[in-house]
Amino acid sequence: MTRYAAPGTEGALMAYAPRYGHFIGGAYVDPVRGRWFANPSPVDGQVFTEVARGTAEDVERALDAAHAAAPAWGRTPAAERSAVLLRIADRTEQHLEALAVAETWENGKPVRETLAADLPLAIDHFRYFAGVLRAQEGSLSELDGDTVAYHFHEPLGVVAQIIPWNFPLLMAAWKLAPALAAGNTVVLKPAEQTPASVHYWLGLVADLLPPGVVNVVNGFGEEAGKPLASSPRVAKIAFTGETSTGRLIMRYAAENLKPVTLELGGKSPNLFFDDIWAVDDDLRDKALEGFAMFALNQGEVCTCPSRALIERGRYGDFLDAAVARTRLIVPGHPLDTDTMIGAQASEEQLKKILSYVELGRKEGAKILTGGRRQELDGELAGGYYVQPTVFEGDNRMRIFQEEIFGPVVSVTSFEDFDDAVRIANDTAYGLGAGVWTRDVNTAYRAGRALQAGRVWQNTYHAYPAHAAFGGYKQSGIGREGHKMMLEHYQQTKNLLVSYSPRKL
Ligand code: TXE
Repeated sequence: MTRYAAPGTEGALMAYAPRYGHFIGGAYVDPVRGRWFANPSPVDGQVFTEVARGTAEDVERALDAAHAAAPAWGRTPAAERSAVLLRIADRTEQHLEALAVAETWENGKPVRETLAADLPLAIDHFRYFAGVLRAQEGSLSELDGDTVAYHFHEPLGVVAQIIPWNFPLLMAAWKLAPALAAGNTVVLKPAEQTPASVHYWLGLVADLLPPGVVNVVNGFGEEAGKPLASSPRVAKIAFTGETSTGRLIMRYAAENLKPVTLELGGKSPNLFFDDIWAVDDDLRDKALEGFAMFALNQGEVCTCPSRALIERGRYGDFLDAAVARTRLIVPGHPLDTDTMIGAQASEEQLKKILSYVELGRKEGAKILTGGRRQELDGELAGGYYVQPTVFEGDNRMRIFQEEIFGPVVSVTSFEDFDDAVRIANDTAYGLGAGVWTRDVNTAYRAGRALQAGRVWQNTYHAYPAHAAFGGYKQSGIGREGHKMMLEHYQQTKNLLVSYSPRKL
């Protein structure tokens, strides 16, 4: 086991600045209204840095800088933009461990995840879009012998990006990489719970970008996010967060007729068919791992497999093993490499999760394991820890229908294939789903029948850059990842040209 030193302490790989202003036009500036807010770490509940509290005035300054930089960045040849993205990826990789510590300290998630997943995925996102940018081509249609239609990709201009706190650096990478590749400049607002690791990262890579190409305004949703998303000066708004906030973003955007992409909430079903239990082999163990993934990232993932649906025939056997597997999830200091579940990202989130656990009890659901705040000693006593919790109940209960965003799974059974699909689709959301079976026909048919943008089969929680990710129903609009994302950040220009000397 390795224990990384906390930021700024003896032997630490990194230290946060005591204060982070807004990053505008390639430099740090103080907030126009001179207000700052405290940023506590969920690991110990202590404030570790202060951050500028942005308002509409700061947003305007950032938009000025982004507009000033937009023409030149948009005209920068694809090969050069691609090279910048590759350099960002390399620089991020050189500092991977320090960034993993930063991300863990700010968000509370275990360092073994930030080392193995958050940072490598973020780095790969920049590399992937550096690659697809080079391979993107326009098109030409020959209308007749003398007339052609050319289709060019053009950047949108200045885009607004608003991100949540559950994967601060990865969400920044998911948003920034395609937008920059497509030739846009950006004003990004990190979540108020987790602004600092994005700034620590910017401190490492900002010199690789022309000033004004990436601007970061900190602050709260109403004060900084709303003026950004409502601005007529942005060409598009990309948002990840709660479904109710997504609805507001779309309303703001509608005022100015701006396009949006929205990654919103989820209540993802994880389906376990009987045949998975039929053989005592690696696939059975893998399915149990797949069940336990509800606690990955402390359940603070929009695709959290928060509803487990288990086929009736082997329900008891599978559930007993699944509960036993859940009890093996090791809580502890997020900077220990052995820790499997860390702290919830904020005190507000801790309270929300515990209130849902209480609600589940009141609704008559049975707690099979967990169900309490995880009490840890010493410096962690003030942190925000929750036990992985398994509820058994009914899909009509609120704990099956509402996004808890914590390490809580609600389990029920199904009779057969049709029943499984009916229960799985009985939700307002449609982001992720899991299917565990040995039968390729069941897997295929379930995959097609489930109303979700991503259906994992005999796996879960994989997020490669080249697979499209996004929601059906109330889980969002548009996709992230995959080369199709470049087009989400581009206009299509059609030139219709006649080379004929004949008169019209
Ligand atoms: O989300 P918000 P919150 C869910 C999860 C969580 C709940 C609340 O269930 O418990 O949402 O989290 C900015 N105009 N998810 O309150 O409010 C805000 O500042 C413009 C699911 O943190 O959606 C932040 O930068 N911006 C989710 C971002 O929106 C506004 C991930 C997200 O915050 C705004 C996060 C406004 N009016 C939470 N109000 C997922 N599915 O990935 C807020 N913001």
